[in-house]
Amino acid sequence: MKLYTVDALPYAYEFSLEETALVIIDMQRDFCAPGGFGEKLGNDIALTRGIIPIVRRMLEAAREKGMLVIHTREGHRPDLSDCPPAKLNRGRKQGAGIGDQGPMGRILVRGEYGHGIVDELTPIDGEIILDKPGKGAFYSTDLELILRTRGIQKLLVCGVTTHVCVSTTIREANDRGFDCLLLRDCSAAFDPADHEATVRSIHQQGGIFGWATTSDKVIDALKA
Ligand code: TIU
Repeated sequence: MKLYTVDALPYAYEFSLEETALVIIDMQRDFCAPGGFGEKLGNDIALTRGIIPIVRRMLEAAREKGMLVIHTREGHRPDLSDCPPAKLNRGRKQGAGIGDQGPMGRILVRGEYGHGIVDELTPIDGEIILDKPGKGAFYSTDLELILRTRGIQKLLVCGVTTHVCVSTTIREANDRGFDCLLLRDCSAAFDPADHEATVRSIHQQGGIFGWATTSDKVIDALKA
C-alpha cells in the first residue's frame, strides 16, 4: 500500500489510495448558480462559483489515480416529507422557501435542475452520488455504511459551504473515527470570514477535527 504524504496543518497528512475517498460536498447549482437556494438566502454566489475550476482539477487528479469519489447533494423529496418544519420555516422567513418555484425549478428539491451538480463537476460512472436531507453527509444517509464497506478511513473533503455542510460533515466524520483533510482552496463560504474561521477551527488544537491544506499540495503528493 503506497503512502502519500501531504504538507498540511497542523502537520503532515498521510494517506493511501485504497483507504481514502474524495468527498465533494453540495457543488449544486442551488449553491453556485443565480436564483438558487444560496442566493435566495441573501448571499453572493461569486465565491462558491469561483472554486469550480479548482475542484475540477482536484477531481481530475483523483480520477486519474482511481480514488473513490463521492458527490453529495443537499435536497428533499418533492413532497418535502423529509424536510423538518424548522428548516422549512427558517428558509421561508429568509426568502429561500424550500420547494418554492425558482428559475432553476423548485428550490432544493431532488430531481430539479437547481438541485443538480454543476456541469463542470458532473459525476461519472463509478462515482457515488449521495443525497442528504441535512447539512452533514452522515445524517440520515448510508454514507457510513458505504465507507466502511469500501474500507475507507480517510476523507479529503471539499465543496460548499465551508462553514455549513463541509464543516458539519467533517465533524460528523471525525466523531465516527475518520481522518479528514479539508481542501481549503476547493471549499468556499459566501463570506470569506466564515471560511477562514472554519478552516482554523478544524486544524487548531493539534487537529481537533482534522487537517487542512490546499489541493496543489495533494496533487503534488499524488504525482511524487
Ligand atoms: N447556507 C449555507 O451556507 N449552506 C447550506 O445551506 N448548505 C450547504 O452548505 N451545502
